[in-house]
Amino acid sequence: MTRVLIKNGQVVSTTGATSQDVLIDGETIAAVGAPGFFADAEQGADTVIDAAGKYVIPGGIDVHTHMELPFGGTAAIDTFETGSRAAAWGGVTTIVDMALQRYGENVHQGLAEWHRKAEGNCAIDYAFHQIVGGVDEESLKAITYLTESEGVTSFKLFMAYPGVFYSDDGQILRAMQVANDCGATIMMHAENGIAIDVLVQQALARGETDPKYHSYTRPADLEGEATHRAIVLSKVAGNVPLYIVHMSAGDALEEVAAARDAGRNVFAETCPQYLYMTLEETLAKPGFEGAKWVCSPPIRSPHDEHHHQADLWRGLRMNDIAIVSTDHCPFCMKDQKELGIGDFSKIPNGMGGVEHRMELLYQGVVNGEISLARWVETCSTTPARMFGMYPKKGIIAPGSDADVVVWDPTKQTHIGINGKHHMNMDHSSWEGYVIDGKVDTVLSRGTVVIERDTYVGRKGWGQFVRRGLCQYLV
Ligand code: DUC
Ligand code: ZN
Ligand code: ZN
Repeated sequence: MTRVLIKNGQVVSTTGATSQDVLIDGETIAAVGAPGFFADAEQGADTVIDAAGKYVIPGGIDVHTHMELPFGGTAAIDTFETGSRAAAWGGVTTIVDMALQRYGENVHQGLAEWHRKAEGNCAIDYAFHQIVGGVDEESLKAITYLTESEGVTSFKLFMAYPGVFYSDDGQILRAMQVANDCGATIMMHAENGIAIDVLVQQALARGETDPKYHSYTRPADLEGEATHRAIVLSKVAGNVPLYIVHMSAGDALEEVAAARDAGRNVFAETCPQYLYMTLEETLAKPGFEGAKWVCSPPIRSPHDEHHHQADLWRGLRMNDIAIVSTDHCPFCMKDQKELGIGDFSKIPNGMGGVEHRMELLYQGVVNGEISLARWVETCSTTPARMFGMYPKKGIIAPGSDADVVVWDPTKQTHIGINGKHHMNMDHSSWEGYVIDGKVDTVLSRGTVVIERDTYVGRKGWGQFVRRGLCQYLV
């Protein structure tokens, strides 16, 4: 078995950073010890990584990606091969992607299709949530089966996108009841899609067709309202674990914070685009360029009633937002986003970012928004615990998978298609960002996959992770 020693680094966990050496045997962490403790083992090690002046963190876990998702008249442009490789470049060692079922489709077939797409293609480990876009007798039964037998224990429902993925309140309640009985987690896209569709039709009738109207027709109030409704329904269903995905609005955060104060199993994630970007600097750019940033929920304005960005950072500090994911759903401008020229409602919704989450959130540490420990917690440890993968994933400890990132805080990352960009898109949503900190080395189950700015992994190395239940329930 291959032995790797990572020495002289600062190992970061949810309680902070300590000087420790890490010994890896095969695919798992064998031991963590005081600096120099494994000096005798150094001779026998196949690889010695000197992490002096660097952080050693558990590999990033991105629990919200959409590789190859058919959506908006096209499909997300990253395959599992390109997307998982880009993730590895960014210090991510596990992705949890969303398998798809829509009206009239069979959940088991949808999941099988996702296994087919991913198997043999991933550079890093992967797991699945299941989108249930058509709640009916058959899909309700499948929720229990997938939870108990397939290692797929979380199900995404949509209050948005009528006619595409949308579930009404009755369907949501029934799915929540079933999930509550078998211990599954319900993930919710919380935007009031029925009301949004009215605003979209009215805007188009007024000739408002530019990308920025995507944001104006999806007001924060309608995210807050849907979040509230989802929380009420989860209570009626018996306090089923409810996880609000891609939260963008202070209005929604208030609802989650209140539910959590009341001791409820309600959790939330946000994404880097909502923490850093403003409507004015993205969607409202002249011409059609704003289409690059069309995603749902939309990027918001700092001139709303709530200062959403400040609220979201505070939510992250207070643990009302538990996780940062990316909602990686990349589309090229050419032939994809361009479908919406002259009609913003036809722009495929989604942004690519799986490669940049770790560095963008590390910038939050540098900026004083979150602590080093909270960075690791929100990007790795909590994702593992929230979705039943801990302590296999999300921690540097004996027996855990040796998914480890060596992070160089002295270097910078230049983001953009001509710099660091390995996603399959013809543009970067983060073009021009210069971020403090940089991935140095990435190990996936004990094997080095990124080393000195080179990808040394291989397609098919990544394995499917069967997940257990949420590990946070009250
Ligand atoms: N939002 C997006 O922007 N893209 C994919 C699906 C979603 O909910
Ligand atoms: Zn969504
Ligand atoms: Zn999504």
